[in-house]
Amino acid sequence: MKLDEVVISRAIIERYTEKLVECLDLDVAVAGAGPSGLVAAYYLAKAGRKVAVFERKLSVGGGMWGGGMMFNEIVVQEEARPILEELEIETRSYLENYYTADSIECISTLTSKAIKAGARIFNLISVEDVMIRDNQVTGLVINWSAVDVAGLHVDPLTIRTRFVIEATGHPVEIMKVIERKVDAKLLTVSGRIEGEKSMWADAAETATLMHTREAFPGVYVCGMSANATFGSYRMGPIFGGMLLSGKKVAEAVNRRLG
Ligand code: 48F
Repeated sequence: MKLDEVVISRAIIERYTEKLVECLDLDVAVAGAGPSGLVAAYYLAKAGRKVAVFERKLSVGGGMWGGGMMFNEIVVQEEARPILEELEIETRSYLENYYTADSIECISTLTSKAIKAGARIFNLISVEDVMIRDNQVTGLVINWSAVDVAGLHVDPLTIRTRFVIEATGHPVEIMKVIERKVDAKLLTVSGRIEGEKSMWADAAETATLMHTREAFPGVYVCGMSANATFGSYRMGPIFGGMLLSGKKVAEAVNRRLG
């Protein structure tokens, strides 16, 4: 049978549109498809929640692909290993409490498991703003990343959601928009973004979990954006905190959804 280019085009446009329209009204919208955002999406989808992830770049995975300084291995500690086991990602013991995993296997498997659990992942879409009602975030304002890169004057579209998970990592973009545009204090000590501090892996890993919580009504922070929001250290290529943070935020949001 001959192939028709127009049928191919129509199939792509129709199927993509179906997916996007389905996601106009969500239980949870995740901004950023790094390790913490993907883990959060996986557990929420597994719990039966309607969840979608919006990722600015062509590839998902954020800072995990490159391991440490482009050596594509990551380190996780004992506490986080059950998450990798559940995902069927192989870990190798290095020293007591230190395990290594192939960063490519981690991201590709995690992404696949999240999608198979029911999460929708949209790449090439940037979150540029939030929707607000009565001092509560009720949606994400999205646009093609290409519009942003080209500096085109094109209005965005909006996704309604019961909760947002801010997983944009070091730049903590969603909280920055809220801080800049919403006339209200964040749920931090100063009421503003406290800012990320320099490297201290041990303190940062503990702090990541402690700071994984609601940072503005309707918005939970996880991963590096939790540390940037609540003012803690960076940890470099140890990823246990990112994985545990993604799981913790999923559990917290799942409880809130009732
Ligand atoms: O940076 P990223 O991997 O965040 P994470 O899950 O993990 C941090 C670690 O990778 C590492 C570390 C810990 O060991 O220090 O850096 O906290 O992933 C964040 C993702 O969010 C996307 C960005 O492209 C990346 O893939 N992102 C950032 N801003 C936006 C966004 C935005 N406004 N809209 C959509 N995606």
